[in-house]
Amino acid sequence: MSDARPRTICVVGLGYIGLPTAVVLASRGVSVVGVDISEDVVAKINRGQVHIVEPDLDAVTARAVQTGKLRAATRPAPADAFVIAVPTPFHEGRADLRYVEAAAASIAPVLKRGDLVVLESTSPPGTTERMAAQLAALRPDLRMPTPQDEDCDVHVAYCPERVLPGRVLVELVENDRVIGGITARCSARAEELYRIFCTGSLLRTGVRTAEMCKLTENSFRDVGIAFANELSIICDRLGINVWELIRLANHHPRVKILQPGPGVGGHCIAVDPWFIVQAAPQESRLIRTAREVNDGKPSYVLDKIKVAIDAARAVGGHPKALVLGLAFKPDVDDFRESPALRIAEQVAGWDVELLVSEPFAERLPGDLSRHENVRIVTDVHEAIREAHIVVMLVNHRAYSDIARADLDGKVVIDTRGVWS
Ligand code: SAJ
Repeated sequence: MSDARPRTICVVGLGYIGLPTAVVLASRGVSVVGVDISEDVVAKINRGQVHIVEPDLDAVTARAVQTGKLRAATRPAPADAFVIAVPTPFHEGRADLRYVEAAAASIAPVLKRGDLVVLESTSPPGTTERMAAQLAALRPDLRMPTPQDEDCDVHVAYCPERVLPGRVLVELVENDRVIGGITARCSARAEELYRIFCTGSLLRTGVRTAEMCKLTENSFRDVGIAFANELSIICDRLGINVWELIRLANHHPRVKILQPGPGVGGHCIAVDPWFIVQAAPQESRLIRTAREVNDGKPSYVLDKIKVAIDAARAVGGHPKALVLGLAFKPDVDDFRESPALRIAEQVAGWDVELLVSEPFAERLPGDLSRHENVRIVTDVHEAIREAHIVVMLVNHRAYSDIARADLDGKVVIDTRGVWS
């Protein structure tokens, strides 16, 4: 083991990224203090329990706490290295960096000579250098790095997480990582940290390139999905089956079109491209348009549902619509920024009886519970028999036994191409 490898690490922010990172480090024998501002989260983790759903995370967390390698606290403790993994939400056209600033302020009093600070939160280019400047202002006794000056007492780097929800514990270990130090020595120090648990390649670069890399990856995917979503609308207009079209086009050796859907959700792909638009508004025309195309898709789906409901009512019926899935994507329990949930909430406000199926929810999430015309169903086959209109929003594995024949006589709006 290299001497530079940190033996104690403080992970600030115990959410979808911070907690798995803390437990994986602890499972490799590092003494980890996980920090969160929520006393409930801290108490729960110290009991060996978790507050988020992610395969295997509960068992690995319980073990990390039992072995004494992981403890949670509401304040940072002295450590060899600090990993900051706090949210960076997007509000009113700007990245809200208050949590990063608060995290930096919270570690400043315990920083000492020789420490390493790594920011993992998705951030606009320049954020890590600003964080180093903030630390320098709070601790004038410690020299922080600048790109022009290798000499420093504390090393500072940016290293974005790139794990896919639902596969976090696997991807955290196996994915390649981009590491951008403020100086080359900062990158080398951060590489020692990730070497503890990463089996993927550790790719060193400059700090701004690393920040931009994360935004670029998610924008690339967003632009790809926007292409598929736009294609689906064009194909509707032209009477062409978009799913068959994409399947055929993807036989070309250099074509790989993504899948259309009801819109793009989650807290990453639907958000991160805006950080680029914020940083270079004039130059980000394609990235901005892709965001607008994807954000417009739920309205397009809603228009189709409205037409189906109006048609059912026109023939004298009192329509019942069933929506399948509310999560932001298949097989996760996460409803944040979910286009499916947004669509269901809109339909709930209409004069229709709405049946809602969501294998990952015991009760109606979001605004849905406020509506008397909405009911959550557990037996999806029974609900299909009852409904006039069936809207596939999230192709959870739990729906894989619904056959096309089960839908005979129903109006089907299939946003995921499951039965098309
Ligand atoms: N979606 C489509 N069509 C597709 C693929 C996805 O409509 O062909 C939709 C999904 O239904 C969902 C949204 O896009 O609503 C985003 O889902 P996703 O699976 O593409 O991505 P996330 O948000 O779960 O995770 C992404 C990943 N980034 C990339 O694949 C470039 C992940 O690696 C990142 O770590 C994560 O963002 C993050 O934290 O930034």
